[in-house]
Amino acid sequence: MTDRARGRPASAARRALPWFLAAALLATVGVPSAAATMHVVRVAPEIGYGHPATGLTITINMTDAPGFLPSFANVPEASNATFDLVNQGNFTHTFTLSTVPNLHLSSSLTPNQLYAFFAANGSLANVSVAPHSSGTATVTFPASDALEQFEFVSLEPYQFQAGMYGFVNVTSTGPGVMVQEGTIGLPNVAFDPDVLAVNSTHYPVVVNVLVTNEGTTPHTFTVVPQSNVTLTPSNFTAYFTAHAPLANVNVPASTGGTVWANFTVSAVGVYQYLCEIPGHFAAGMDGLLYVGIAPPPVPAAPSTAIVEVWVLFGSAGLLGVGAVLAAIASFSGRFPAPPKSPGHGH
Ligand SMILES: [Cu+2]
Repeated sequence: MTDRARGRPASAARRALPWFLAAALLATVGVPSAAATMHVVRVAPEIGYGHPATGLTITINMTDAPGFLPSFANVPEASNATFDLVNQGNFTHTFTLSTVPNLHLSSSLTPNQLYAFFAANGSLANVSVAPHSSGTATVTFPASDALEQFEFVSLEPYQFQAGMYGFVNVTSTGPGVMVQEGTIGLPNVAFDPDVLAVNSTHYPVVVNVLVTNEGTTPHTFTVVPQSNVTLTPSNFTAYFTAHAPLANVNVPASTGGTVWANFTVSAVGVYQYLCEIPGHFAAGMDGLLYVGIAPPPVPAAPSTAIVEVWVLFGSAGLLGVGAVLAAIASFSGRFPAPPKSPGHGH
């Protein structure tokens, strides 16, 4: 064998090698990018609620101020709420609950106009309570009432006009926010989801967020009080010194530990929330609460394929080029150029 003949197969492999390397490299770029798309899926669930789903009893006192005390109640969707009505005064009062969601009755209505409104629209409850006695109203709030608000009034003449009214806020059974931690702690802390939505058409709106710790590290759920303000890990401490948070709760440092953040949002906007524990925000522990604004659309579900299709085609193409070059090289090696001087053998 000549040196030339021995060199040829090595040369073919060497010529094809860069193409195989390029194909392998393209594949390794493609796999992580395909995997990364699985982590950018955003969900925007509605907000959780702060009461048991069944057997909810709410005591509402009636006074001669005249007024309801308290003048608001939070009730979860898809629940029965029992209102215990305690008349503490010397006058008769009614608890009359509107059927029309998100409607504030004008206090300029006359008693007759108020009667006419309830005559036309009906009521979810209408209980008259004599002085120093009590009554009960049980109302079912279906899931379709989630995040809606219903007004209750006293129909006794001029009590509503003097301020005897209140509101039932129907909250959602959404799961709220989970606090996630990786096994190695800090680099993996995150809120899940990092996008929340309150689909309210009525302000102010009461927002109740259940925050659950999936790990064992202390966290806070802290909401920026101004809409469309985006804080950074380097300025949030100074910002909160100047602006009290809308909500700021400590999440219990135990797996499954929960805390409610109950706060009132007065206007449409996007409100950032973050964890104040040093280092956590910088590690990515923040999110956005969309109130009355549709959150960004959820991207289409990512492919579950490990490698994206174009990567497979690209790799196959490069491998093909490599194979063709290798074949040409070995093919040409099999037919060496004819010897310059014929017929000399030993
Ligand atoms: Cu944290």
